[in-house]
Amino acid sequence: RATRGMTVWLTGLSASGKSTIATELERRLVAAGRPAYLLDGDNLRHGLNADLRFSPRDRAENVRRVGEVAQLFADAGVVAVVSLISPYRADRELVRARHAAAGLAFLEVFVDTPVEVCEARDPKGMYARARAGEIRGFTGIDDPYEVPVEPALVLRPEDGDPATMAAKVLDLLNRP
Ligand code: GGZ
Repeated sequence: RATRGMTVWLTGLSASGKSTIATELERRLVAAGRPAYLLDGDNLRHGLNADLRFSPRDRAENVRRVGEVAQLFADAGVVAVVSLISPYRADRELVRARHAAAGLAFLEVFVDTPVEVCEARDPKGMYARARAGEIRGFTGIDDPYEVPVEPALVLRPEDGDPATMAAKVLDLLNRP
């Protein structure tokens, strides 16, 4: 039972904090003896998904592939911790349905950081470039982010720092 796999899916805008929370969650799980593996969108786009860009079709394929990989990890008894903008509801629902069909748990966590906050952080200057028209179709600026309808958990800036947020996700996982 201790090695039961599942997928924890963090969705939210660029610079919302997903990757930081996911990294901390993975660290805590492994420290507790629970196999966990981080699947980060930005990283996977250098390898598995190097052929994909940011059209709706490519984003859908990105989400589909990462969903399938997460499911393989979950099936192998690992907690797959996914950090992906995954902006379109239908794409996330497909991943959820695939997990359900396989009898694997899927926890959707909405990292609900307002776009104003993400834009103020702008760690890579992407929002500035999007505002300047140098990047087109940037999520939250000129491409939609569809908020989750029934997420297992919503994390907002007032919920604390990334470590506190990771602890909240962990609490949810450990709930019977
Ligand atoms: C959104 C973009 C875009 C566009 C490049 N829209 O915060 P980052 O910079 O470091 O990580 C983001 C990453 C998003 O990849 P995902 O695979 O998570 O996206 S999706 O789920 O929508 O497929 C961002 C950067 O790529 N980036 N162009 N147009 N984010």
